[in-house]
Amino acid sequence: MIARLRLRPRAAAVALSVAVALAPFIAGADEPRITSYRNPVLPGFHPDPSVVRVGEWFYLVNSSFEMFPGVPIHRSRDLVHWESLGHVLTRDSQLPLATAKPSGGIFAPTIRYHAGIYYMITTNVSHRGTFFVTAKDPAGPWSEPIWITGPGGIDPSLFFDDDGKVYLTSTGSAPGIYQAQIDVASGKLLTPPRIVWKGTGGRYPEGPHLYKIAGRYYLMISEGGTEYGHMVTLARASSPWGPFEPCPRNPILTHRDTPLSQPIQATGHADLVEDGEGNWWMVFLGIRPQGGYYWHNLGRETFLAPVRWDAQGWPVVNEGKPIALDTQVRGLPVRASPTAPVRDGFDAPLGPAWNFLRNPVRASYSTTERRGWLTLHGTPVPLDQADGASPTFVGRRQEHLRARIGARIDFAPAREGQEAGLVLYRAPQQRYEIGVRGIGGRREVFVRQTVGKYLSTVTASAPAPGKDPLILQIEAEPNRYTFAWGPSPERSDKGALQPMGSAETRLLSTEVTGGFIGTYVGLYALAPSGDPSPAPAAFDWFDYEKQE
Ligand code: 6LW
Repeated sequence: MIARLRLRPRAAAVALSVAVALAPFIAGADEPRITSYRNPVLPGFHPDPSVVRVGEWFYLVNSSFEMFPGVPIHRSRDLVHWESLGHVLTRDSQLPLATAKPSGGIFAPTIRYHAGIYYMITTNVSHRGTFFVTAKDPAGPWSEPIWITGPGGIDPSLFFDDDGKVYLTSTGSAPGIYQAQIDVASGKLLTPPRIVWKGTGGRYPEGPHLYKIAGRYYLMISEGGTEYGHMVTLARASSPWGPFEPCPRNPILTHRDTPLSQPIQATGHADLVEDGEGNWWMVFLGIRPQGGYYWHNLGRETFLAPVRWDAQGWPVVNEGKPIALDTQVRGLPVRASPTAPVRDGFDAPLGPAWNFLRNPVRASYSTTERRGWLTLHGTPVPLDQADGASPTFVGRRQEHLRARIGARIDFAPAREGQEAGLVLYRAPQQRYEIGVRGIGGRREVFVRQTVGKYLSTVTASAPAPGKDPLILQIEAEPNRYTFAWGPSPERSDKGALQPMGSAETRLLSTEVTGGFIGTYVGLYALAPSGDPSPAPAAFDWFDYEKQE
């Protein structure tokens, strides 16, 4: 910078010494910067990202479907390192999920900030439709829902114009992007919703966001569906109502024509953010197919790409190149965020990594009943129940293709049908358990693979006499899960464990199961109906160790 100024030598020397003296006080002046980063920036099930910057913090939300709590929220100061802030929807009154079937519930959210208030708008497709909640602090608490009666559809977004008007942009009941002016105090629409753009002809124009950038209104949407034909398209206008002129380079992002050797596919559903230094970035969802074929089991993940504006005022995403796993770019000063510990020792209430299926039965979970342990009370609600009552299940996302997952379980089933253990859960009828159960008056460890409506079988079992705590373990690799168990030394020690066979990750992939979530790994418990005294299952610890 100084070298480019034409100053007389003395003035230059003074300027230089002032700059050097001030350097520590200028944010980022002498700090290491992001020079490369690895995608996905939020691995595992984190679809439909939306991002906003407020001061030096970025806040990012994702859709969450039938999982509770809903809408995970992360924060970051460099767009690469993200830290969980928990969830936006944490109360049953904000997130009624009893009627949510798999991949029902909460669809794509948008997060925005205006005049000291954060807004998160989304759709509960299983209960009343579109609503928004507000907060003064993105870590919460967030308000009760303000429900919107209007265009129906999904993927709502808010845009606060500088003249004080606020616009709701979303999909509608017929294909196209609908818009209405909205009063955010009441949630009432001030104008009838009307179609402002239909996209470029791809199926399912959706996921819209309206922005005002350098005096123009930009409408960015997705088309082509959330699968391999996914794309991001954009149009602009001089009024928020259009007419919208499509970008001559649409789609501005897609991997629909890249071969499978390109490790990231299905890129779409994007949001834009300016980083406070004048540079722009896009967050979007993508998937990582495995096994050299079209299947992926971790769900849709959150990716990041740099954006530049060309001389005509159109965005260029990642210099027009496909998104790679590693990106070299000059980013913001590095602000690492705390990394989650491998072991949850259950010494405190369950943290934000943990999710339930639909609205949980609180009495089924306790970290205080036996201090330092998570106690689960099984009920007759099975894991394959698709809506209504919630099974005793608490899980976290499988975020890495390679990971070691383990738990120490204290469980002495007294009756046939009592069982508890670890489950890889993808859908009611797509899941793998390694569990402990009572059968024929004895205790055994077993692996059950459920891979469709009509196919569920125990693929391995071993007697586990006595009542001592046991170790259950799953090793995740890109193409398979490998199960093992053992009597309980204090910690999981791979060498000492007995193998219990393997299962294909492919059969838990979206291409097999359908739906919008990703794979979870959870702890569960079951009791037969009418059981007068179901044995509690207590977990001493749970390990999730990424191995990549
Ligand atoms: C979401 C839609 C989409 O609402 O999938 O990828 C739907 N895009 O925009 C569910 O995530």
